[in-house]
Amino acid sequence: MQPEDLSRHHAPVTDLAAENAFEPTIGPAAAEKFDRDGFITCVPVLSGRQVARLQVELDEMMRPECAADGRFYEFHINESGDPDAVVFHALGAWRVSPAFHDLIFLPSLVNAAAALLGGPVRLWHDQIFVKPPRHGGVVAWHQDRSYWTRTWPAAHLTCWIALDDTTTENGCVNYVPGSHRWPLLPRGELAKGMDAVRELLTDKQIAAFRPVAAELPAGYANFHHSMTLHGSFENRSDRPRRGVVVNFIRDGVLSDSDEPLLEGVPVIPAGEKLQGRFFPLLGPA
Ligand SMILES: O=C(O)CCC(=O)C(=O)O
Repeated sequence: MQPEDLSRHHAPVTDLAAENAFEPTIGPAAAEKFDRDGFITCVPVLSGRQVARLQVELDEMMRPECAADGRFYEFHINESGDPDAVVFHALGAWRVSPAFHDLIFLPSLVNAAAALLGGPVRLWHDQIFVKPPRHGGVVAWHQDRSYWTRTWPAAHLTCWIALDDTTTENGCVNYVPGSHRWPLLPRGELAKGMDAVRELLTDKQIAAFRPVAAELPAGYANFHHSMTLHGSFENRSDRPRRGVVVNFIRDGVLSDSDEPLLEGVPVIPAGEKLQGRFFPLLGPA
């Protein structure tokens, strides 16, 4: 029997939300900081029980045989053999795992995203990034927008949620405050490593390149603008560094491509709105 594709359900399928006491409000101070810096950090979004449920389902999805599961849009598990590569990176967990499915509907995330994007939000896609203990992997400096030019206008937001305590030592995400106001940098060059980005920056940008490490306790989140330059160093610790990402779009974002926007998803012709089974409307509640 084929496993169920949870993208058919545009409402929670478990009681995950019942275990959430958090309802972050994006007040004027947070909104101002987001506007000034291009990110906010240390927002409590998940309880310890929710984190534990997600960790259990994540272990299931990281089995190598899951690479053949067509419900994932992307599934990379140390394919390159490069010790600096991210060890596990997958898109589409919301279609596979009940807990990861219900994560994207949590009011604690959706209402914050709607406040920061200034209107109702849809799912663009999710992502999982795992760095096992002492096993890499660098995520080179980049702006998310450089991966998303096949959609328009730029009204996207990333919510990065820690499933472990994340620190400088185990490879937390770093941000360059104010870089969301910079132009779009070329993407390919950024994949060369954490120092390559300097070759692409103007003198003024180099002077303003003062990254901050966004250390987070498990269950806490960062929200960042799609133009904010960010990246993460390798995991040098004896602890795993697991993170789950929800990428939101404001309702009304259009396709700018006649190719599938995500692997295996039917084409949305250029100029048409992202909606339907793979881009559910999430809220605000
Ligand atoms: O998990 C990481 O280290 C990188 C995350 C990232 O690049 C993103 O959320 O856009």
